Amino acid sequence: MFRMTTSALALALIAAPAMAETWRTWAIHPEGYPNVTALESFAEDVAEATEGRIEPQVYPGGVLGAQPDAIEQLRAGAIAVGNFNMGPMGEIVPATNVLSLPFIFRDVDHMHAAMDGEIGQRFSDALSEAGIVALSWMDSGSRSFYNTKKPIMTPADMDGLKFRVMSNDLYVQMVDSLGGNATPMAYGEVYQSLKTGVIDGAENNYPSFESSNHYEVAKYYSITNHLIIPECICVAKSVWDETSPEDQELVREAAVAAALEQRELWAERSEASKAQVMESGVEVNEVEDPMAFQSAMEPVYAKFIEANPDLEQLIRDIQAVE
Ligand code: GTR
Repeated sequence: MFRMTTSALALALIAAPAMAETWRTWAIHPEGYPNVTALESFAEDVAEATEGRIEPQVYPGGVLGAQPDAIEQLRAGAIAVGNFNMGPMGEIVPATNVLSLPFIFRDVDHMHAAMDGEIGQRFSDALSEAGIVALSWMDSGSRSFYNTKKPIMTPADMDGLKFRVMSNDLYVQMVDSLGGNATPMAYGEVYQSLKTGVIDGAENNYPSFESSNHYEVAKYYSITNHLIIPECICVAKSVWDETSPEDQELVREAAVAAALEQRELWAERSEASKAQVMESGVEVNEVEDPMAFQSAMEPVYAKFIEANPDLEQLIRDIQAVE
């Protein structure tokens, strides 16, 4: 029987050290955006904690693809990690559509209270069934409408205006129910489309409105706060299942720490972005009656519950979170 001598064994071990795994990490936002800074901390922490067994490499600016495409790449294992918004996730994991119902959360604290608890776990379970492991939840503030034409005071002001929405039919219904026209479009195409008049407006939080430079062309930002959508640090399940339980634990800890860092950076950036937007001459207005926007969403809820009766309880449970 073949036996390795001790020195041959030692040589074999030196020749074949444990392979470092590079984890391609997707991010839509540019360098310096809170989510990207937090992902970079995550990458550093993971490499250090696993002693180089896992090395996440962050690709900011959506260079690995637009969001719906990147989600598919994650499910195929071509991208290992990403910071995803739950909006475009709805087309793949229907339960996450609940998070895209306008005004589902009263405010950001309500969103955190739900997502950091048992309800967040229900979304994680649904994602996992689709091949996506959610490790922690980031903040993305609340979204409001902006456009190149005029302040929106009432839903009637949206009449005839064309708004870009993220890829999810719920947002098309949302804008339609308010009286505007919706066009799903990749985030990276919005700036040019605003500039050339292909669209009149879009909707987002202050940091995205600012970092994308949309505020340079859309001079009216109207505070509707219609969507509060959580974002995850998510890993491909195929990659996760090949990771040792010890390393899974280290990666999870790093993701939780990164999300906490993101939330702090987010609060600072939101203030800074708001100030920058206002200084640039954007007219920011409160809407006349926020309830008018909220009640216009009744048909959207009714249609959603009719099509997804199994998700009604989840909606009620979220609404019941203190
Ligand atoms: C941002 C979000 C991105 C992307 C973008 C968009 O607020 O962080 O993930 O969803 O909005 O509007 O496409």
